[in-house]
Amino acid sequence: MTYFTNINKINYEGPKSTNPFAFKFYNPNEKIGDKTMEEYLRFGVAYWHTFTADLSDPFGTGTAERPWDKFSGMDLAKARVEAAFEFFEKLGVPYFCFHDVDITPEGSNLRETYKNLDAIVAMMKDYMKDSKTKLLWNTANNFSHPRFVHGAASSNHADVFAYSAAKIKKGLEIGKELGAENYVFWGGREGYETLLNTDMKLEMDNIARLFHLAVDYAKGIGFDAQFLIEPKPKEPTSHQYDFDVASGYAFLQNYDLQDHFKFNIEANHATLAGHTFEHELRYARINGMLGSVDANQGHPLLGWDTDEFPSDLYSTTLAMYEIIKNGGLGKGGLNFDAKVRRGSFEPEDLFHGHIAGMDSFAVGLKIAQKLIDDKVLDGVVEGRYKTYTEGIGLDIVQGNTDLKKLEDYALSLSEIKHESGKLERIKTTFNQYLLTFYAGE
Ligand code: XUL
Ligand code: CO
Repeated sequence: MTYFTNINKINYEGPKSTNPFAFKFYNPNEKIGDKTMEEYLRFGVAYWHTFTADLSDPFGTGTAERPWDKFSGMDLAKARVEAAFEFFEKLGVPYFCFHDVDITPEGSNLRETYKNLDAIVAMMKDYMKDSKTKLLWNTANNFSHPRFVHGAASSNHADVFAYSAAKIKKGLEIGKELGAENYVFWGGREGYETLLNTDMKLEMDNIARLFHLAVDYAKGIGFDAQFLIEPKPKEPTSHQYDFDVASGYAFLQNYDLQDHFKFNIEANHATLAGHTFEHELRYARINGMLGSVDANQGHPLLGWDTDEFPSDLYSTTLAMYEIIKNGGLGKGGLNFDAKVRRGSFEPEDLFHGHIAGMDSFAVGLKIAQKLIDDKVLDGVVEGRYKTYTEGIGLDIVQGNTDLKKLEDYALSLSEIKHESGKLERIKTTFNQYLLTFYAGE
């Protein structure tokens, strides 16, 4: 059955095209540096936002009109798979991602849930034989059902720890079956509402225990996906343990997990943590921990996780700058953990959202590559730290000094001469690159 009947394959038509169902900037075969755009960007569709969600928000019920919603139960789950692969094909997207509960309804017990999952996973595997779209990552939703009210691995109730472990075990098996390139752990309700009733040490130890069990199990079954943790500072809990990349990295190191995990960095989670998207990407990159990206954006006037499709070119450029400097994302990709707004309820809006996101990252990629080729920011940074390339600075970075030598040097100084940081000049040069990109296209 066909679900998006009025929509044909989305092709690249260039910046002058007025066709809303065409890419203006995302040209999958175009070479950027040594890779094609498709290879660099590795776009993924988030199953939950695109095929499962109904666009309800805390103030109102769902508005989404979806041609598959005439079905229910397992028929609905199967219709969603059909619709999903039609969508992937028409969008030409290389990856998708899902949580277990996105693809099937939960059964009345765990055994029944497994049965439902097995049926849909078999169907997906069949579809994937004839599709170029692969699984970027899957994950277990250990946060929506009331059983996870007090957390999953961090729950005060050991039965919930066991239940969460079982869902992750199944998730790893599904990942292996479908050839997932990564496996994601977002902390869901792994956090607390108040310290007054919380054993923080036990909760964090238990999260690490479950991570170690997952690492061991994946190894045992020969599932070699990259494990990713996805930091988020708050929401739904008032404090999430995987607050941001820095605290997540410390956690991984504390529990000797750093060799088994990288980060899945979400733009809107970065801003919720009071960081920029590029800050989180940079922190992960310089520590060799940048794994994958949940590509979205928050709204500057709203303080929650709005998961909008990316359209801010400043941000996509700075993000792609980090990704290029990282040598790409390896097994990771740019997964649109993004939803159309509640007012954009027609099926075709799903295409507009993804086209907007893909074009915005394509622009970001092109400008970032040019900034790197022209050594615009590298030149600025090199010049700014030049005192570390000779004399006392070189001794410092090479470890050839001590406090006494530094004191002697400091005592010999008459004046420290600084140069301007030239922030405004750099920002206007950056804008020049954004604007000449448009003029040149
Ligand atoms: C929630 C969120 C999740 C994860 C996967 O804010 O980002 O959808 O990406 O569980
Ligand atoms: Co996410």
